[in-house]
Amino acid sequence: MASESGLHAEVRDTADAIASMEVRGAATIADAAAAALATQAAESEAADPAAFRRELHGAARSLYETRPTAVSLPNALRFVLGGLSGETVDELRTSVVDRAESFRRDLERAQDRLGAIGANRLRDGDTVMTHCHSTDAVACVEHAVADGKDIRAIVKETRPRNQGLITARQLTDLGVPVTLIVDNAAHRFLREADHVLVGADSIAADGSVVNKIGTAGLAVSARDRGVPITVAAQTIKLDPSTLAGHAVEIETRDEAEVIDPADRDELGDVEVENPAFDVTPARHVDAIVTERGQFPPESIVVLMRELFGETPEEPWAP
Ligand code: RI2
Repeated sequence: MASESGLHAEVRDTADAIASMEVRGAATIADAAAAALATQAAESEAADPAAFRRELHGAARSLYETRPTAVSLPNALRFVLGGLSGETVDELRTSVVDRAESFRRDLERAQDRLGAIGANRLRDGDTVMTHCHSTDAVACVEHAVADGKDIRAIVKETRPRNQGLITARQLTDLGVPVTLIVDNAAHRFLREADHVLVGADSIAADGSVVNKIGTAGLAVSARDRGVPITVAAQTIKLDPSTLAGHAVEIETRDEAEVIDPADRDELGDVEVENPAFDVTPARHVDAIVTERGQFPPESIVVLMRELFGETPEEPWAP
């Protein structure tokens, strides 16, 4: 149902769910945003094409404003609204619904292809260390297991939200033996790891990887231990705005994620910081695995240009 502003309730609910992280993970966020735009278009009551376009751009803006770091969200909006075409409301409607459908289908296929490629990097008997939860990273392990490889996992719990527990559950469901560790134990357990395998929220033109806070420190430790670092990231994680020199904005979240408010009060006058992501420089990454193949991080800019061009659209802009 649409509000006075013409914003469909599903768009508002999706935006709220992304902001509260009920819907989280870069690929999942992109999928939800595309689905919400499709509903906005399908059920729009706009009287004319101009009103329809305004409505869709408003919907894109409310989704865009939820979380700033994962570029899959603006890339989903770009893809779905980049195909907006037609003379009538019905033609415009169909173009959005079709684009959203094909985006969501491609997303699933891309993850499957990426998983098959990432699995080739894993050998029978290997142990991977994971950080946070990434559906792209899990897809690599899933394919390796399906290929008959015996894979073990050391899973970092990933404070403050403990998303490592999602990884532990999913890998256990795949039959992968999991050792859960606190984040502080990573350096010690890297002795037993053959790979660090993580996802990404955004990848910049210089090949640096923006991922859950703690990734950069893990990468430095892994370098020290000589453990290769693989980033599993579909091409919707490539941030085309970095081609023009923009930096990726790092989301800061509520301090209550770090410390219980009662304990916080007891502590007194201390500052609490909660950045959700950090930046791992390209020199600490061995390979970025995408659905288009694996790339040394420094060469990812070529793929970025090919897929997005130099000046990407901003369909959420007022
Ligand atoms: P997939 C997550 O962020 C993690 O940082 C993860 O590496 C990344 O999204 C990619 O997830 P958050 O949304 O797209 O939990 O690979 O803050 O599932």
